[in-house]
Amino acid sequence: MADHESELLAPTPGARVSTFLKRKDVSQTLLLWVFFTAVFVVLGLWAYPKWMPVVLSKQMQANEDIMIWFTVISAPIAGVVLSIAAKSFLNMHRGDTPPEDGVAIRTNGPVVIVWTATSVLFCIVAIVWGLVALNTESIAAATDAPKSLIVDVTGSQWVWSFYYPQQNIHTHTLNLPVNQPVTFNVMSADVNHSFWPVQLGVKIDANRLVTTVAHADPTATGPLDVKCAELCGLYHAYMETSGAVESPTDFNNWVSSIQATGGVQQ
Ligand SMILES: [Cu+2]
Repeated sequence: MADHESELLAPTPGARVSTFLKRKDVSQTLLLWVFFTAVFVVLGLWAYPKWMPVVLSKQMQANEDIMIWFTVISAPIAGVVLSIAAKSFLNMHRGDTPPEDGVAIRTNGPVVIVWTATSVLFCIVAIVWGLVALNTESIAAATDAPKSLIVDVTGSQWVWSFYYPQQNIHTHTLNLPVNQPVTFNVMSADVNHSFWPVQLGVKIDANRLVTTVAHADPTATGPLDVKCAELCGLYHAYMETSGAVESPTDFNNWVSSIQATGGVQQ
């Protein structure tokens, strides 16, 4: 009788699990699982904050938090997949006889219960997290509306144009004062575009004949990249401009300099 068969016939589930864990291939896979899980946790906690765009708003901070914590939460699961794949790959050239299959896990009650409950739990965390983030954002947008700086954004093949109605200026760069909420009224003059001021963590459709509204709370000063995130024709990839979140004084000086040249940025 082969080892794995005696293991299947072991009298108690505890003994069966302990025999299973003592198998060399299983313990090595477990070690790999710990390794890959650690890699993803480090990736989430240490590398993402370095790799992601600079955080210049509450919205970008929320995006970064979701990226980091969803990566950390899913690390053990990615670890299972990668450890089994890596173990199979490492054994490929050894000429070992692979261990025979055990009992089919689809009929194993405890295993089915654990994976179903774990998946349900992760889905609930993701859904609740998303709903809370969206709701917080809608409440903030409504509360901030009266004190918001308003920017009308128009996408057209292949440039972004901005109009600040409160200041009555037309610009092609997006400058914003720090610590003042901003409301973007986003439109398109032709095909569908998507307005994406990267460091603000906002991305919203720019459609013809309808205005979409987005909201941001800039919390830090720094340069802004504005891109188009919807394939919109031949020069889509070049449909970008720049800007900055700056101090209120710098912003007012910028506005004044444009007003001095007739309200149109040169
Ligand atoms: Cu585009």
